[in-house]
Amino acid sequence: MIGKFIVFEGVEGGGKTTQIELLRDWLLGKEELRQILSKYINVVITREPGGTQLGKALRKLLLSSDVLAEKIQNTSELLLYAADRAQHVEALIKPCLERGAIVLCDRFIDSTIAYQGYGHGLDLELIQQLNYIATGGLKSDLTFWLDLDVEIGLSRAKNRGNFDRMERANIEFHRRVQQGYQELAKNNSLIVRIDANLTREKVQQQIQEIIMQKLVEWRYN
Ligand code: Z5A
Repeated sequence: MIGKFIVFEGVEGGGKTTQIELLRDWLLGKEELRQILSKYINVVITREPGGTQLGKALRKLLLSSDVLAEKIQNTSELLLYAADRAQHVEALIKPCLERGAIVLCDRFIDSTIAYQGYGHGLDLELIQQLNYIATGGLKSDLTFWLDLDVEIGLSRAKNRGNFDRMERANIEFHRRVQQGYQELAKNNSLIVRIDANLTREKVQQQIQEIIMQKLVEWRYN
């Protein structure tokens, strides 16, 4: 595919949304990048869950505490994230990549491994299979793992005022999620760790440096 698929991952409050927007502005605003970016038609920002209409409805079910009176069971939750992803890949991500866009995506398959696998203890092999069904094998060209202390991330998310259902889960859950990301990064060279404990500007600087190298590498492929 002509486009490139760049994913941002990590525990909550890690600054994914902030960094994705900063990166989009930098890519579109930097004169020196114009030539190297000319093969891409645009930059698209999206997220999981919630990148499509169906995804938005699923996001509400999954994350708003006031929609359902009953608890979503772990396996049902896993399947809902998979449904969101299948729709997202087919209806939005693949068409954008085929047209030649750079797609910046807030969370993808590694979130399911970290949250449902390491966090809730669901079978990792089953999750890999489900991820494969949902994506048809589509992988990111690059994944940034915004790595920061779980406590700092949660306190940032809390200060932001939008404390959703998942974020209320206990701290041990979030530590297991963090361990999931550590394991994923160990075993996948396409996952680049970014120190997200730093200021917004310093975090963005690390991301821009990696993106510069990648854009040069991707120039002819
Ligand atoms: N989930 C799942 O379980 N399984 C799956 O397969 C998928 C998802 C796909 C929703 O994700 C939930 O879905 C998520 C996992 C689960 N769980 N929880 N809980 P989401 O992406 O919608 O929400 P989030 O991951 O919790 O993102 P977030 O809390 O919005 O955080 P963020 O996007 O990484 O950070 P931010 O919004 O850019 O920043 C948070 C605050 O910190 C904000 O006030 C910023 O101004 C501030 N900030 C940002 N950077 C900095 C720095 N560097 N210093 C200081 N303050 C900063």
